[in-house]
Amino acid sequence: MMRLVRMAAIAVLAVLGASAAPAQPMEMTEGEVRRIDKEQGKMSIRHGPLVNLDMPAMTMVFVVQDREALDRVKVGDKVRFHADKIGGQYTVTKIEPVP
Ligand SMILES: [Cu+2]
Repeated sequence: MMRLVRMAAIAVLAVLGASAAPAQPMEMTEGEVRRIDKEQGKMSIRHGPLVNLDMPAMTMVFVVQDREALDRVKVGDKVRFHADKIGGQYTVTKIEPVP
């Protein structure tokens, strides 16, 4: 009987562990475009905390994955964006101006 209870407990823990895996929604972070380098495909953004990258607010340069995004925003624009570390480089994967 004890053995059965223990096995049941382990099964429950296994299920809980599986469901605790993060769903990873794409969090968007507020920022402001400080500089755009179309040749290099990079952008400097003053950004709020990037939770998924465990990074506090700062101003830094990002690689921009979608080069066309460099034409959709301009210096001084308030933006919402998502960044990931891709190939060792902090990369903007999604960005949109805040109206
Ligand atoms: Cu940063």
